[in-house]
Amino acid sequence: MSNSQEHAQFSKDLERNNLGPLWDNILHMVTKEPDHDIVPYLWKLDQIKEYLYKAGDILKLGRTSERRVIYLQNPSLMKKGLIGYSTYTLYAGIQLLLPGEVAPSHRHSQSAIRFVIEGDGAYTSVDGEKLYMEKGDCILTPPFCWHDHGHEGNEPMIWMDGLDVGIVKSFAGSFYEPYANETYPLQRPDDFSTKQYSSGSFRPVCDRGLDGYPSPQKSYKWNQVKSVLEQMTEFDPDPFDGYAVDYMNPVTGGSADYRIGTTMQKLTPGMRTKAHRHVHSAVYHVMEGNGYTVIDGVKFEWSKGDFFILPPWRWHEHVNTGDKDAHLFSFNDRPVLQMLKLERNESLEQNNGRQEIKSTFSPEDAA
Ligand code: 1HN
Repeated sequence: MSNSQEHAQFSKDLERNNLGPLWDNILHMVTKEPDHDIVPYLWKLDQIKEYLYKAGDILKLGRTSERRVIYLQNPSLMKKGLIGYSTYTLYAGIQLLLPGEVAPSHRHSQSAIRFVIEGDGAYTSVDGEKLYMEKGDCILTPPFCWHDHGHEGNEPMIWMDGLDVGIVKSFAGSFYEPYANETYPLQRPDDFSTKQYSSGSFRPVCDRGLDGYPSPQKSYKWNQVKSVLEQMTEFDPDPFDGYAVDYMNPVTGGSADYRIGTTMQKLTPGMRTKAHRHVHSAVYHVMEGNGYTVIDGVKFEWSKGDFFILPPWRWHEHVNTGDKDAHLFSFNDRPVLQMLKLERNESLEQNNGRQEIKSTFSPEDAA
């Protein structure tokens, strides 16, 4: 038997016994740099809304269909059977709640954040505290907190949900429990914690004993983040992110949700950031504005309402081509990468930090 035949036979013998030769496969496990098949992708809100309204006609909410949500499926991960994955760690979905509806109470070990896109008069109740949702608000549903949604207004309500589905699934850590009744009993006045914490500078003395897990503040109001970003505009922007803030847990000073990072960034008219890349991945929502993001040489043109995926370790820079401020909300897996000491950043040195644009994204080409 030749030496290579002997090797092949040896590998087969190992495989039959559920064993493997590291010398052949180490580079599958340990790559020089992040190596993955998560594609960047962009969706239009109007298209998703059409499907949501159709779902509104045909789907009644109740215990067998608790939420009316259309999720953003990364096409490359669908090929691997990873249902509901925008990236390997993050799930994103767009939820519709109609006037008078209730999305029944449940809890689970996944963390959730919500970003309000349209409508008012709806609330999310988190552990018995109603948090009223207004456009641009970011609301937390920390792991294993009871939550239901209700709608007391007159217009359809639409928001984006962000969950750490892939993170929880990769650790096989998923638990879920429906509440016995449609809604969890109210424990506190409406927006009790929001009103006490949302100045961002003060905390109530009765909470002095809290360790901050989860964040006692569950709702982050649009007018607060907007006004901070307005004040920052007096100074120089961050070269890579423009004027940008992370939503913060007021007790720990860390990320508002301890597993899902949340960021709001403002790009002033004509602003063009420099390219960088980082290990954390993100899902973006264009709250307002027009422009594009270059991701590894591909131009992703966006306007108000769009959603796009930024995969791990891809060069990216943002450009505002409109004549108004652009506001980009995004959520990410950065807090987990930081806990695991896996986060890294690199800035593009060539061409003054600007990528060469090689093509423009269209969903037809990407399919
Ligand atoms: C969930 O509980 C909600 O409470 C939304 O509104 C989306 C996606 C996956 C798993 C649980 C909600 C979800 C979810």
